[in-house]
Amino acid sequence: MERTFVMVKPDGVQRALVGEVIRRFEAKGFTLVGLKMVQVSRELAEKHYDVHRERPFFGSLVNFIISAPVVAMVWEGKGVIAAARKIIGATNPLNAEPGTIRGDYGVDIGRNLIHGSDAPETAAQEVSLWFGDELANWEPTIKPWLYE
Ligand code: DAT
Ligand code: MG
Repeated sequence: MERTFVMVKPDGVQRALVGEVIRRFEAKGFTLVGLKMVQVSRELAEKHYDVHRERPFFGSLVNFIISAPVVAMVWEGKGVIAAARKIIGATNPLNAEPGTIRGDYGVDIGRNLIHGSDAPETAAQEVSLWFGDELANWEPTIKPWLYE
C-alpha cells in the first residue's frame, strides 16, 4: 500500500490546525502509520529541502521550519501521494482552491501550513528520512468498507 510524508509546519501547529489536518486525512479514508512532534534541526531541514538549496527562498524556508515545532506524519492508502497533494492544495495559498487546507487557511506562500511529498520517489525518501523504520504496520478493521 502506498505511503506519503505529511508535515504540519510551524505555522500550522501555532494556528492549532493539527487536529483539522489529521481529521481531513482520516475522514478521506487514509490510515495514519506514523506521527510525532519534532523540533527540527537545521541539518534535517536542509536535507528535507535539499532540492531547493539553490533557490532564493531556501534560507528563510529552513529558518522558518526550525523556528518552532512541526508535526510529522505518514499516511497510507490507495493513491495517497497524489491525493494528499490535492487535499493540501497549491503551493501559494492564494492560488489554492477553497476546500483545500492551504486554500481554506492560508494567505502567504511562506506560511502555507503544511508539506506533502510530491511523487513516489520523494515520498519514499522523506518517509525514510523522518521516520526510518519507526512506523506502525496495522490494518484498520473497516478496510473492507473502504476498499472493494
Ligand atoms: P510544495 O510545498 O507545494 O511542494 P515547493 O516544493 O515548490 O512547494 O516549495 C517548498 C516550500 O518552499 C513551499 O511549501 C513554500 C516555499 N516556497 C516555494 N516557492 C516559494 C517562493 N517563490 N517564495 C517563497 N517561498 C517559497
Ligand atoms: Mg515540494
